[in-house]
Amino acid sequence: MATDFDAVIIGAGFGGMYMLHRLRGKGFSARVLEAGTGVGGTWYWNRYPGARCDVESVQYSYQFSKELEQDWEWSERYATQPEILRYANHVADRFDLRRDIRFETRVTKATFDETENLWRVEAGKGDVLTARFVITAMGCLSSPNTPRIEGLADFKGPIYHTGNWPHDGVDFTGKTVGVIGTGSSAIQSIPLIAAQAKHLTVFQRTANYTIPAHNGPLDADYVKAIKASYPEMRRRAKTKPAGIDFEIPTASAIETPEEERTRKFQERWDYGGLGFMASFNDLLLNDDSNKAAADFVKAKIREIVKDPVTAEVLTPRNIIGCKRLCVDSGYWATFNRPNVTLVDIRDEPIERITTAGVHAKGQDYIFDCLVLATGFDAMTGALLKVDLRGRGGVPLKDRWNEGPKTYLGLTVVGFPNLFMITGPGSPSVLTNMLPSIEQHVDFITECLDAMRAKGVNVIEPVEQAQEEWVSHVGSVADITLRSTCSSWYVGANIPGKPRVFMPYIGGLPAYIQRCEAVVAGDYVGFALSP
Ligand code: NA7
Repeated sequence: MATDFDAVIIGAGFGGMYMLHRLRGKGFSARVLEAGTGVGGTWYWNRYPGARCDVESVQYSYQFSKELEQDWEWSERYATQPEILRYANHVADRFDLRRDIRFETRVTKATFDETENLWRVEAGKGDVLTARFVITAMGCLSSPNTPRIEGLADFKGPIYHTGNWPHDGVDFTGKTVGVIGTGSSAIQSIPLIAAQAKHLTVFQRTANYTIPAHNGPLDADYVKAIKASYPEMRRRAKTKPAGIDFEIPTASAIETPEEERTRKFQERWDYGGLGFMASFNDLLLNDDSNKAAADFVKAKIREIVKDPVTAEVLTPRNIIGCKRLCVDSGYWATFNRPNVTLVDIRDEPIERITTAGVHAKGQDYIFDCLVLATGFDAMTGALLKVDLRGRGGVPLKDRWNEGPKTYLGLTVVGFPNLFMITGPGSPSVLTNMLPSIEQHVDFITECLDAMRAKGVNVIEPVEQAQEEWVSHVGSVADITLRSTCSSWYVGANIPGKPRVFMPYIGGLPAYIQRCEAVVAGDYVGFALSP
């Protein structure tokens, strides 16, 4: 079996699969190493009930193949995890990707050998592969965060993490269930768990904002119209900050008269989804505008949740859209069910997990099973789990001990020939991931192709270019309210993680322009050597 490749790609989600396809198309040899037993990445691991994408299906899809776009049929406005996983598998089969993917192979270490200018990649089973390039495609939200709560190991029943859900599913019928967390994964799964369980208790540390999805089957005429105009839709999407084809607002919330403002919020609420934050152009720039949007949603909570005390606890206190906005199907109404209890742990964290359940606020809660909807060590977690060593054997974690530093979110000083798909410092999680992934993969492919044509063997960003990029990422983040709260965007959910706003908030069009300028200037900011 071959062990030397032009490129080793880590991860067989949407990034890794497309990377393999593009490299093959250019005649490069590549091998994908994947920890799971199948493709799909995020959609392979996050199998909790209710898991769905919060970007509409027709936009959360590959655009590199016109035939794929035309053949694949999305059934719902927001695709479920099983449907997206079917899509990933369809892509793997259609482009015959599996023959170059080694499954059940977790990469543990990768070291750059400076004498031979190649990477040595070590995987769990003692395998060592060598490659000129290493390309990480490990996802931004793929390293589950298990909270450090005393006694967690003592609990006698099963504990399920939403980010690593059993493949056979979980039957909660007749069970008493405790859910810890109220982020997106909890908000999606709680209505379904509540509908099945005997009793559900939700432990909430931070109340969250969520907008109804108004999900439903896709109308055949709508799908036909989309398929007839995919290229135009994709082109428009690339001109929008989030890479999603959606009307961009031009009005300020606070400068709009109250009646008109409420009408607009209602219109976006009725349409549903993340587009609520695009009701006006300054919801993340102006405190008063943000408050107007937040107040609108808070009034909805009071309207939907019958018990005023529960409604009050569910009402968020932070600004809207600072933590990632959630999209739900029946979340708040679930708290009207007689079999659902909400426990507010904002001021008093869970004291400990016992053999039988949770001890919080001086009380014992008894459960058959526990669900940890406690999120991820976002953006850097998966990268730092691999012992990545660059020049001089320096580990990436040492380079990043004050937070991630990259050039364009793609490369790191001291780590030659290493590329990261949707790494920290790239638009990634603030955009529609699929077009962002495709843009990164295309950039990397063209770069490798150009290097081959020029007889260049090694590419590495220069310190000054990286410093400038890091500072630009930080300064654009500071303009918005998004950097102000304790979210996973700034690493605040992981104790001890340096507080840095990790994704690039300047928008996809500005980012694409910058990457194009880098290429046009013969890889400005990079050192290329034979
Ligand atoms: P999130 O959004 O990070 O949510 C995790 C939730 O778990 C959040 O409510 C946390 O409260 C809570 N949490 C974490 N640790 C604890 C402890 N120790 N005690 C109590 N509560 C805790 O992760 P998700 O998986 O829901 O969503 C991640 C992204 O995936 C989402 O944004 C979408 O892009 C898809 P906190 O807010 O930190 O107080």
